[in-house]
Amino acid sequence: MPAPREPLALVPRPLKLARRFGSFALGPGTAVRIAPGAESAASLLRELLTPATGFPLPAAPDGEIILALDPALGGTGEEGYGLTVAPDAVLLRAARPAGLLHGVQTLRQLLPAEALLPGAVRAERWELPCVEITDRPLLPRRGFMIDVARHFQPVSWLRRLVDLLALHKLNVLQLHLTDDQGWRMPVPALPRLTEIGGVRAETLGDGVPHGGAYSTAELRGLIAYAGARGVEIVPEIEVPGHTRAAIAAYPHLGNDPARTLPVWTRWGVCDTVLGMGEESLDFVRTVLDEVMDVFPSRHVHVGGDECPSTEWHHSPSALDRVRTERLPGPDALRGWFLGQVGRHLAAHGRVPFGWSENGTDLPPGFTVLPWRDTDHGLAAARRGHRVITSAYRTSYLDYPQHPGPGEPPGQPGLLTLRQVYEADPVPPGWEPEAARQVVGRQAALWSEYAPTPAHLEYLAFPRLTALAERAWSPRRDWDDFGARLTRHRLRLDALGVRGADRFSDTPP
Ligand code: TNX
Repeated sequence: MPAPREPLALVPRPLKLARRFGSFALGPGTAVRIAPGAESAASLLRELLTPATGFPLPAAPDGEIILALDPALGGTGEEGYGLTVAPDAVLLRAARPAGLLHGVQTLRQLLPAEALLPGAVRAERWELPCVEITDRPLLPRRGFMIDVARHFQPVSWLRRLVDLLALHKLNVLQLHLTDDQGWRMPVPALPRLTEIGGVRAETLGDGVPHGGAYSTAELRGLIAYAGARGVEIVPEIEVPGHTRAAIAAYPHLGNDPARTLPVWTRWGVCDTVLGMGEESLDFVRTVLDEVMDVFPSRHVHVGGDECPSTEWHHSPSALDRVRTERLPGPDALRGWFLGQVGRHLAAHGRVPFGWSENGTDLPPGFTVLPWRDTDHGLAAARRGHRVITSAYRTSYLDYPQHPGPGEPPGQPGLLTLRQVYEADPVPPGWEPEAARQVVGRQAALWSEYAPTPAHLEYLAFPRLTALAERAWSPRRDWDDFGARLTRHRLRLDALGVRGADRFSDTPP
């Protein structure tokens, strides 16, 4: 009997993996035994394997690939699974459908990288090496935020992005749908949001209009597509700052109703923010009611970052609000407003998410994404918030990944693959009670300097692979990861991911 040959290079690394001798041959006659509850996994399996292999993988009661929900796997949690590949059968079991979907991705990675090519591949045989795997994630929320406000991207590319997240067992795609430079979420009661707020005249004097907005049908289609792949779409609507596009569409939402401003054509932090009168609260409720109607996600992100209070210091209605709400001053309006917004979401059974500036600035009930500093997560956790680590120094993929010339223009800064990899989801030294509040890690890809899907993919990969690895696997071993990534690159290449050819890490 031949000994196990090639390294398997599964990414993210499974919790427990044992090689066995032999292999399972996938062939034109291979069928799938689908237990109740495993239908979505069977569809995904076909969708992923049939294009390259040409094998139809039909359902059959005596199929050699067995997909089953099994309460005995309950110990692997919501997303864990067990996968056994033997010479005569493949058994994939999980307590929940999400685990089966992850198991299908693992099964796919056991095949040669050519299995990920989009079209038919001539192969002598497709073999799965015999293995026994028990797997589960370290963190329940493993996410990626894409900024489609600064540069709009078509929904077809967002579907591709969902496929790439699912390959890496990432389970959250946060859509940054609104910002100063564009509003992408349709709200039927407020048509000007996308008609006016969806287009900016130019960017930094380039003289070229930029714009776009999704249709409700596109968003619903994307949500269903992602759901079938184990990915939750979390919508993000930014308030009360980063709202210049909305105020361009509806000037009465701003602090000076007599003033009409265009959608912002520059990058940075804009002083134009929502007014603090009743009309702004009505506006946010109308928008969020539509968001909750379209997005089934339990979680809705309402922004909250970078909100200058300059205008509130001079606005009669804002100062009035400070008095009636007995706030210490205009600077407290941001927290007050987010509290109102959070209450509206909670009343509908949703959990508000927000960007935190220091860990202690968001109202109770918010899940906190500390973006300025990982330690802000500790402060938030100590106050009882659930935390999703997204600090820019370890998670912002808009920074260049290599120093020096040859890099496309980007946000000034540097974040290497290795820095993304080495960052601990829970930094050492946090007390266990605080560590338990960390429910996830999330990368953010802001798109000021990355206008195209090719550029975005270049920035996202392979750094997102490193983040996915650390959010899933409890083990930190750079050399082991690097060896697997070298082979994983072949998978990214097969999928046409533009960043994959640049694997190299240069420490800062
Ligand atoms: C800060 S992080 C922002 C974004 C920018 C990003 C650029 C955060 C919540 N706000 O508006 O796009 O920096 O790196």
